[in-house]
Amino acid sequence: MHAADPARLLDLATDVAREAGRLAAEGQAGVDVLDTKSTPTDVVTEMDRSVEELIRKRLLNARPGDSVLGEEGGSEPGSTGVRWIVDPIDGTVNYLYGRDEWAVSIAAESMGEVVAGAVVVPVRGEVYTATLGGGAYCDGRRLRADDAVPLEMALVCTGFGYSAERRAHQAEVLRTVLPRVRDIRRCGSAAVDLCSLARGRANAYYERGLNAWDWGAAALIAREAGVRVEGLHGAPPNPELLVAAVPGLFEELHALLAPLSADTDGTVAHQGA
Ligand code: LIP
Repeated sequence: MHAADPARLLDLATDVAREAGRLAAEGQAGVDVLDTKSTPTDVVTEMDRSVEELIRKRLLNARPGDSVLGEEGGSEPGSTGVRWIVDPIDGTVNYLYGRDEWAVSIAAESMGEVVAGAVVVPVRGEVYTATLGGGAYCDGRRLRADDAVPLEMALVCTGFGYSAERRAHQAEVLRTVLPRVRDIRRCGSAAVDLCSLARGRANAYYERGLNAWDWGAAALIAREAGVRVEGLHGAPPNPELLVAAVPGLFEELHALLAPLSADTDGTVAHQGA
């Protein structure tokens, strides 16, 4: 039994994500770096902060007492059993460089389970939505991921962390993956990557080092389109590794990644790390 109706939570998430997307898009030209996080290349812009503030205000005005977890503002406790998981701009480096692969992501978790999610990709004018058990949609069109293809025919998305040590091991993993697949794409936004799988713009995705706000809404959208979104060995998606593909391809990719320790930063020191 959930604390709130997923359809209503989705309406709110979608309205707020659309408004936040408009604000972020208006501010993209001329945006500057405000702060850095884990490394000098892990940036925060003033728009990351102000867009998250807007989202928090709108959500809590509509549903006082809910809890919110956001990439920039951290965790705000609540009492209703509903928690919002927010990434104001997923793909901040793309945003900074004037590229279009960035998204506003808002997920609603009820009693610990994500039941509704909205991902808005403003520059592309795309709005992805899903409710648990209710299917995934883009601009009202039902989404179904493409059927499984053999690994060697799969277009595989991935991403890289910010630290040199992590990147060195990710490059080692990629050295083995690249000759085994059709090709690799690195789009720079986990939310956009997962939505791409949901609509057949790619076949698979894996990435180490993500946080719940990166995948919260988009993992539900991908799942509702028929994609398996997991960690290794049946674990739920987690910061160690997220793997996503339709059944059949998922198992092949999992079998390739697990022995490579793609869920670690590697045990051997890589030259130059
Ligand atoms: C981004 C992720 C992306 C990853 C980037 C970055 P952010 O999130 O969505 O997949 O490769 O390095 O972490 O920081 O832009 O919200």
